[in-house]
Amino acid sequence: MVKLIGQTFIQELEKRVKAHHTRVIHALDLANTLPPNAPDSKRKALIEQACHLATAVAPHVVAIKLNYPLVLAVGLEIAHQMKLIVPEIPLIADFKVADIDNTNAWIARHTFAAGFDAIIVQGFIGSDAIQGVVQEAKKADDRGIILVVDMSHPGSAQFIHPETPRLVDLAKQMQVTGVIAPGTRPAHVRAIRNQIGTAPLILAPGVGAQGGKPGSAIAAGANYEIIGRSIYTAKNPAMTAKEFAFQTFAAKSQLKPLPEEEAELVRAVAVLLHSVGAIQFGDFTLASGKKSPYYIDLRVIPSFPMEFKALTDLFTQWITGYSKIQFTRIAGVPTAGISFATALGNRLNMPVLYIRKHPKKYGRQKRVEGILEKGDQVLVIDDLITDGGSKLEAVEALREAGAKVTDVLVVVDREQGGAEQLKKEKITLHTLASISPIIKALEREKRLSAADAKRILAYIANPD
Ligand code: OMP
Repeated sequence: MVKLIGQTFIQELEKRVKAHHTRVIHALDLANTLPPNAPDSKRKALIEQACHLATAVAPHVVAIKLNYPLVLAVGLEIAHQMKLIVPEIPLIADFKVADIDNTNAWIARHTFAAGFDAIIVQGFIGSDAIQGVVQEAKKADDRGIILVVDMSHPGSAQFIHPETPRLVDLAKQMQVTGVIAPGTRPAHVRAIRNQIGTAPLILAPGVGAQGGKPGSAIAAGANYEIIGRSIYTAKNPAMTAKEFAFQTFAAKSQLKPLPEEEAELVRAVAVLLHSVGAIQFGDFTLASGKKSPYYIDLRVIPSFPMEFKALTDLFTQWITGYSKIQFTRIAGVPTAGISFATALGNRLNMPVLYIRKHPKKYGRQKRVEGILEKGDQVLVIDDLITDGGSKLEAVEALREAGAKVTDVLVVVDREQGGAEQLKKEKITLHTLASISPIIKALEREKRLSAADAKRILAYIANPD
């Protein structure tokens, strides 16, 4: 387990999550109410107002974040005052430090001496400049450092977001306490969580006033949501903070794809299949003798190396990013499933098996090829599912050979009852994309006319 900088700060936050059932950090950004060069009395009044607000929201937040404009307006003394009034609340200084190491160390020294428990620092300044803050954090009894690796505003797409993976690597390498990720884009939060692992913490601003939905960054893997204007401009900040507390605490970190991720996955699969001719439209007669207005042939995909690699990437993203499936071996169903299972096993560095359609007529008459130990948990992979028949045969062979099988993963579900058949055998079907969403995505991508899409969707709903 990695020992992050700022252990005490982390423990305080987590204690408050448990005690107060909240994952809100309040961005108490009141400075705009004070005109520049305001007299001392006005400054004091603003500090009082801030402390009053802090007391009101305290039971519903894990921490309070004070920003640069407020501290510029009233001075560092505000941190001291707040510590007197609500000593239990961790205080974060949002100074987005971005200078050279020496200057950063001075900023950090003053900030921690004033009573702040953690400080926000820009990641793009590089490890030597961040080190200036790290040293001060350690000297001041191990305070927290939150690194900005992405931001919530549209402009972060210009420079910061393209560098996010490298900034996340830096955060991991420097073992900072936490990172800032955009609460306005839960899919980006998820990508950061996937890359960063279970630690450091993720703090997601942009919820409320900037459009982020309360709880959605938490569901994507953030630890806390930073909420400012929606609370301090509310008629009743305490009640509003309490509602946000409930919404953020109720949101459970979930592994299943977020709606926008699901839509992107389906779009990617649909375009990939269509571009190599693996899905075609016309009048086809299926093996069963029935007619179909579309035909899927995923066996062509390995003949297109780029697309095959892209599909293996999508499988990998699904398994490592979204699924809770535990398995120690991967088995391919003949014939198309074997190449997908092999590619995937190679990518995930996992043992691969395949199943024969018929037992060998000589030797040990095995149906499962490869090494299988009794009790191995096997994930079954195939290209397509119609009614589930071939998947069930494969599962039966694997179970007879001693494997545990609970999950089947396919690229496309033709939506003809396969999932229900598997369920009867206590098997969960997972699909990269089902046929109806694929058809809708191809229509949106202008690869299929609205009339054809409508006709095909009507057939899918009622194939006979
Ligand atoms: P509201 O938009 O009023 O909820 O406040 C959000 C708070 O988070 C403000 O204090 C912002 O300065 C801060 N913030 C962002 O909005 N976006 C970011 O990407 C990063 C931060 C931050 O570091 O806290």
